[in-house]
Amino acid sequence: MVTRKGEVVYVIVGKQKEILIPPLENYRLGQRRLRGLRFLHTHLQQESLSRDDLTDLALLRLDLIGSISVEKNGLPSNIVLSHLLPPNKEEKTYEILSPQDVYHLNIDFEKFISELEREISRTEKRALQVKIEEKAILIGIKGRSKDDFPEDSLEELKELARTSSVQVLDSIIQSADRANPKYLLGIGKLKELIIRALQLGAGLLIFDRELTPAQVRSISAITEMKVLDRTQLILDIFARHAHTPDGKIQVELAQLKYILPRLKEKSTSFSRLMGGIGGRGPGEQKLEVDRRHIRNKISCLEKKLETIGKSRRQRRAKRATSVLPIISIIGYTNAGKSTLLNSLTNSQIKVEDLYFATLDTSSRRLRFPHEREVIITDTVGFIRSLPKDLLGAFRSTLEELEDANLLLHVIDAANPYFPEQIDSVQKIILELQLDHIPVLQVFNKTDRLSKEMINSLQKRYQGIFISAKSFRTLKPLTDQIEKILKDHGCFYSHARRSGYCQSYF
Ligand SMILES: Nc1nc2c(ncn2[C@@H]2O[C@H](COP(=O)(O)OP(=O)(O)OP(=O)(O)O)[C@@H](O)[C@H]2O)c(=O)[nH]1
Ligand SMILES: [Mg+2]
Repeated sequence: MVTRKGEVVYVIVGKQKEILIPPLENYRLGQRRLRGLRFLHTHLQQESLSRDDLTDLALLRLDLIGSISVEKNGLPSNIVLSHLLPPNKEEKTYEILSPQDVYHLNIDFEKFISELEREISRTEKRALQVKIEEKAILIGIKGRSKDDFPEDSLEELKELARTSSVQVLDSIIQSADRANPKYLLGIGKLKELIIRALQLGAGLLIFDRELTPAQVRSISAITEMKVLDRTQLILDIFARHAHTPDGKIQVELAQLKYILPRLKEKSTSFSRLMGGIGGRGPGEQKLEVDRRHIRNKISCLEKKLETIGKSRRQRRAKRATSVLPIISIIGYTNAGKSTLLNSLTNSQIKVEDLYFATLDTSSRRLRFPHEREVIITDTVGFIRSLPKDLLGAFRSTLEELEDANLLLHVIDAANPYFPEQIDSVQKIILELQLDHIPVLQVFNKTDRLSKEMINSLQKRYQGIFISAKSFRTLKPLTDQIEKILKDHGCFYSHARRSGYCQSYF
């Protein structure tokens, strides 16, 4: 192994068929696109560069790889050189130069390598507006079951990545049967992936699965890329969107709980594991500390949450003595829950075409004819496989749903995957033990559907069809809400006033 300056830094003795390359820890890639090391080795059978040689070239991002043929008399004859190529239309990864006599090899290496590196970073720069580590390749895992559609889930992962300002360059699907448990990928796929990442200039791999700490470590060690899983991506979005003190505490708690079991040793893969995207996450300096410190922090946050929970419970108890029925808007993230609350109550809650725009609960008063009033609340959205720690951390927020007299389940009918989203929401309703509360399904965004589509959905599903954006479509909904609440005896004749409401809003 030879550095750019021409120093020989490793002399490796191998067997006839294989050489073991040591970990190149002192030669990290960092911001560089190539390793700064060239690898020259001998081949005893006059053979040209092997597949393994070329894989090493790509995997290790060597400056150059060369094999020197050795004659029977032990003297060198020809040398075959190969180097990586900048991203190109033909999607060629490397170039193999024709064999040259080792005694007449005439390359100005310094000039050659600086031109090559400049060309690689120039071609990558065109697309490189954001940091490399914010350019990702997504990896979906296809399970054994027939009902497993990793494509749907990958689409969603793409949306999550977009919400986190990560640019998705490519995505691949690995079938679980052929995966190597250590890497969650087959070795062939892994190599393909590394080469692809190199060509596209991606520095981040996002797996559509929860990874074990060991998997994260092995994958980031072999790829030298930052590795995230779905849970971490969701935590990252929550961290970005938490604005209130309660929200921040809940998210930080979930992040620390996620990190704790993954804190085995301090290594480079550790910093990759912990940083979140672009070094967000619970903060680099916090990650420097040891497990004990994190445990203390967790118990401190839990205490704080407990206090928050208490005051919430007091508020709830107070509300229970008030006679106003409570309607909670729930549903998959981005379904239009906040939009609906805004339209119904003429409010200005933040609405965005992003996942998890809302993390905090907001309550408003809604008045029906006949002087009837209800409280209507909007809260955090759901998603399939909502991370356990997050569900735990948001328990006190979600506990408020228990007080609801009616759940409005808002569904984005314009999303092709809405049936799966309905299933996920129903699962979470069960998990939160809210299944005794009446649910009204509200199919939203009908302005984006044709009349025929709406008709066919109306035949298949029970529910109300609206466009939360336009107030005039909401009359059938409010009528139905009023009817359900009346049928369940939620309105009292003296419901008009409870003093509490005025102070609460
Ligand atoms: N075309 C159309 N878009 C809508 C409608 N309702 C909401 N949207 C859009 O859908 C996106 C998400 O709306 P939000 O109200 O923020 O959705 P949410 O369910 O509160 O989402 P989170 O709080 O992120 O879970 C926004 O871009 C809205 O403008 C609708 O009836 N029609
Ligand atoms: Mg919202």
